Amino acid sequence: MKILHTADWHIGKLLEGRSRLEEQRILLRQLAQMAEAEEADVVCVAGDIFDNRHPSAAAEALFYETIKELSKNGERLVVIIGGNHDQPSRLEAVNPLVREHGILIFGSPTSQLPSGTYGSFQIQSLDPGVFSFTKNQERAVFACVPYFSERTLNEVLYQEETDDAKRAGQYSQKAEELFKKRAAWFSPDSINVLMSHVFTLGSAGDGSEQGMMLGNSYLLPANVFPPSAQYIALGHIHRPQKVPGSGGQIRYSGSPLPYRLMETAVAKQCLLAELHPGKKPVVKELFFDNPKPIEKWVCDDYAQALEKCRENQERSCYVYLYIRTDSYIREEQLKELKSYKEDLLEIVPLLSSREEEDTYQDFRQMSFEELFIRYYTEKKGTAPQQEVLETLAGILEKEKEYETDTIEDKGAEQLSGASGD
Ligand SMILES: [Mn+2]
Repeated sequence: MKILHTADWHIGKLLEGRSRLEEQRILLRQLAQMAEAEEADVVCVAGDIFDNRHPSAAAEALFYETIKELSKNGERLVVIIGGNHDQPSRLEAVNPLVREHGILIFGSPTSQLPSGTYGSFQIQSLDPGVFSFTKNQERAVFACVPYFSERTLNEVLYQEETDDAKRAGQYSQKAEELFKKRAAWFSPDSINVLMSHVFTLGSAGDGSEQGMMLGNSYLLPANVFPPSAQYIALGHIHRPQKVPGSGGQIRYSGSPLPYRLMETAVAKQCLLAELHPGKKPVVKELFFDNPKPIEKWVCDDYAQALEKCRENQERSCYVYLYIRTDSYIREEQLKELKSYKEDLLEIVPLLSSREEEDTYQDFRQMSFEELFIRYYTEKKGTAPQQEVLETLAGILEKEKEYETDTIEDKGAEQLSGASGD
């Protein structure tokens, strides 16, 4: 059986305020072509389908278009789990409609789908998130564990438990218990696949998943995963990687496209795992062809920056432009650069001569306003207008009042892990 593993589509995610739906459409189409070319039997999407809990109609349309294409009229099974960015109930609300296409969506770790016909597959439901089916005389058991917060874990594991000591246990211990519970359905004569959306210890992140490391409590060591799982398809980390020490059986497919500059160093991919009962998986990396890379240009002066923009005006790419200069970059110069290259995400002057003398100044002696003016000037190349400074002062004043009111609420929100990046 061939399983195509992908994750972290983040449909609708913006880059410095810019929509990337068109790029996402191109990459998700590439994904469908890979599924077709490699004759995948199942597609696993390991969470973070959307970038936020209230996706736009256009983002939802792209999601439906994609899963329909992937499912090939029910010939290919598509299994989707919720990530920390997804709203579980909203994600799975479409289940009654997608069932005939062979698509199964599990929003939360308590979600269970009924047994029956899904496209061309006969699905036997075993437990929340757990089901089995047979294709080409091979039986497969899938255990799907969507993103869970600490609170969800307590709900799933200790619903009727009154013992507070158990509820207060370590996050990683509880996660292990949940995986073990779901993996109890795995059997030696089946193909056994676990899907989840978690942050595992030893995985090298690249920044855009931030918001998950809350005092280390959400980091899981690799030994929480059940050894009976033949292949573990993970989502949440955008850089593709094998979990260290797993022998390549526990993998992050990574996201189809880079979401920030830091992510551009590693080629984006999805994974094709060929699985047979009792055998080690054979995993193949399939690479995406990014239609619009994110680049960083460092230019020695304004003239060089202008020339570079001119040379690249026909080429599709996003640019963070750094210019070495002795003076600030004027408003009309910014406009001139943008007239050649509209996808300049940021234009940052590198003020070489000023940098040195300033380094020794004591920042602690400066007022907040002075610090802000310096920061703004460095980022934007011009000093902020008086209006901006007044607005900022107003916001700060309000924020002070707000903070004293809600400091406790904020703490509780963070602990629940409700907020992703
Ligand atoms: Mn995530």
